[in-house]
Amino acid sequence: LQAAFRLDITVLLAALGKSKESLRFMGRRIRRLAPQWATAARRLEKRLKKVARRILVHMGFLTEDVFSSVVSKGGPLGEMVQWADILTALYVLGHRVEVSASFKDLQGNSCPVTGSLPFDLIYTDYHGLRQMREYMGVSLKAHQCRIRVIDTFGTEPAYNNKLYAVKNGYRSNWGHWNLDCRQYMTMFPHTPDNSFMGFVADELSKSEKLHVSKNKAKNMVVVYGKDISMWKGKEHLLEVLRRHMDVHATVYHQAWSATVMPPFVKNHGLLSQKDLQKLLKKAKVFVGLGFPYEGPAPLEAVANGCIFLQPKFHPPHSSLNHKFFEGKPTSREVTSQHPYMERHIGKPHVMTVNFNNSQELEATIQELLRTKVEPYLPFEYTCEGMLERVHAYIQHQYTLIFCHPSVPAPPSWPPLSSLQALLSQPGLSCTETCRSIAMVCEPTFFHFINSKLNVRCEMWEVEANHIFPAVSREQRRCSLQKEPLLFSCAGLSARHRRLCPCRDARHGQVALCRDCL
Ligand code: U2F
Repeated sequence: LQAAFRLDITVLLAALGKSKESLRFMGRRIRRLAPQWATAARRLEKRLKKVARRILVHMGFLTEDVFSSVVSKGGPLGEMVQWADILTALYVLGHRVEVSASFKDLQGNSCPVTGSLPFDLIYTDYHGLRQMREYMGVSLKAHQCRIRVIDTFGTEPAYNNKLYAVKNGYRSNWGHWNLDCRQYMTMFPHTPDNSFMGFVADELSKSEKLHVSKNKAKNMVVVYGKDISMWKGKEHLLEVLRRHMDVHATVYHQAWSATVMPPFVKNHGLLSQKDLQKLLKKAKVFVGLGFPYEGPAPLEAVANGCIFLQPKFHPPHSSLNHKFFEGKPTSREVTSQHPYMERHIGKPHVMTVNFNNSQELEATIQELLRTKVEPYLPFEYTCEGMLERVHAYIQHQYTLIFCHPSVPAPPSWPPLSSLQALLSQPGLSCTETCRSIAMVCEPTFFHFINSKLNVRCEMWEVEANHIFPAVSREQRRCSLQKEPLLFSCAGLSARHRRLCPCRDARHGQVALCRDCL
């Protein structure tokens, strides 16, 4: 069945309902962005041929609904932003989408405990996955390949494989589901072991960009921190900022008045998304306080023509040294408040500095006051980019990769023509190694290169280890991977040179290779 693009979102809004504040927030976002989605769909109409799938979207984090009470108080909105966009993308692409935001919805007719599943795909999160196991028991296993887990910070293979994690010190609160790691879909392209779902930000037209550039206030900074707790201990930074700029904030009013805040900060109260975009269009700078990590707001700021000024973390934060990441199934090193902004966008839109070094901070502020930037949004965060990517995943990952993993033949997607195998330096991961030649580690190709190790070796071994395939430092011992679930772009070891499957990428769309569409 061919799927036609849908431009009218009325049916989606009705399916979402308004029973919770979090759902109303999502509804407002869907309505606000509807014209942008429609424009993107029109652009893609001729290019993408789609098969309609039956899709269940079960938002586990909404079932206990701790979020509704904080929607208007500065609590995390990032998850809601992303789910609103996932729902819209699936719906606009023409799939048959069913929405579930409670345990009751899940139990309804939609997910039978026995028998065949009435869905081709299920998008959920870690909470939802637990609920589904509780409810469906062992029959979940049979449908496992159809599940996609929306996972903000990512899950690395060493944490995902239960037996291996327990034996080798990679236990975590969330991991150990033994899924194919490409079934985890992240908010930013963190580790290529996972798929990249993303979300969208407003894309300005040429005339809007011009208008924004003309109407920027010269010396206005908006502080990134809608929760008052994020402002603790930042007095010195605020003092430095106020010497050069007018300081604005968007903190929930009641929380603000209960705390002694510097009188020079102009607080607007927590704004609607629409009003926040307006404020960002006026501001020159958006400044991070170190938390929240990797949220959507800095991308929105840059899309509205701000420069994002953020702290560098030295040493980087990770699950090994930081409370927030503790128990998360990844050892990824977070080098600044927002590594995606730092690495994928960078100067002049993003300036990442050591906030504890007064000289460096001062010099950077001087520099950014002199710098003029245009609103900028990477293609992968536009509606068109997200539709293109989600479409490609649904068409190609569906069953081919996950439901028939016993097929060892060369993968047909991404096409092998995009592969370039590379031996890493000792101590470097494949993620870094491929990045060093402007390519992307592609886990799908591990199978292929594992069977064709093109290196001279004195000794061979085959073992379940997330560092393999690899060769020892002195290149005497070659080690192949025994457990496909442990193929890992993220794995690294000082004693090994990893064999890495790199691939090319489309401009502005790292998730897809050049011939992937
Ligand atoms: C991240 O979640 P947050 O919600 O803290 O991320 P933010 O970047 O602060 O912003 C999320 C949205 O909140 C909106 C803004 C963003 O799209 O437009 N907003 C608003 O509507 N009004 C305002 O006055 C200010 C912002 C991340 F996404 C989560 O996954 C993490 O769990 C969380 C904790 O680190 O951080």
